Amino acid sequence: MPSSLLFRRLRALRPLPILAGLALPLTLAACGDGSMGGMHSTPTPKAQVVANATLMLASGASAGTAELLQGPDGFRVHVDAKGLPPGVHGIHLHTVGKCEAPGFTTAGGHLNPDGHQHGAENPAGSHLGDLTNLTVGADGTGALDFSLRGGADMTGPALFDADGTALVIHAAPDDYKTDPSGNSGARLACGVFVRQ
Ligand SMILES: [Cu+2]
Ligand SMILES: [Zn+2]
Repeated sequence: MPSSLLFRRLRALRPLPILAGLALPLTLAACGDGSMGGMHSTPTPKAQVVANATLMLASGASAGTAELLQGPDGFRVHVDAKGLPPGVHGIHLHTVGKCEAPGFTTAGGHLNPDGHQHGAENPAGSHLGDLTNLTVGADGTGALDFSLRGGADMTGPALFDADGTALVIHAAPDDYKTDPSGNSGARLACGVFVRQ
């Protein structure tokens, strides 16, 4: 075979490995959100559960569960509550992972690693542990998803410090501004996050 022909064939072949190399990452990216191969214009970032909490009432009865999820954009809290009085309830991450009934005061104050005051409507707010109120229906259940602010440098170490972190559900709504706890009243339910 003349060497010039061999050269042309090699040149014609060259794009193939490049295309094959591109196709694999694209395929993986399309499936990266865990869906069954569907293409999305805005794929949901994959978040993994990094800690779980079992919520408990003062009576010792279960009040549902909570999860901490970590994704590319930070941490998220998911709550599935049950056995609670219908209505609107303040809910926060508290600074100590210790839930002693009946008052749950052992959980300490709100998680606040960067020294803010309480509440999203407080000019000096908010605590890292301030979530939006949980609405409980007539059947006693309620669910909440909340993305925590801050990057991995502050949020992760605050959540997983030596004394742990608790989630507390209160009797009254959080007014989002009264320091230090939003006037949200007694602590009805508490759960300690256990790292996975
Ligand atoms: Cu609280
Ligand atoms: Zn707070």
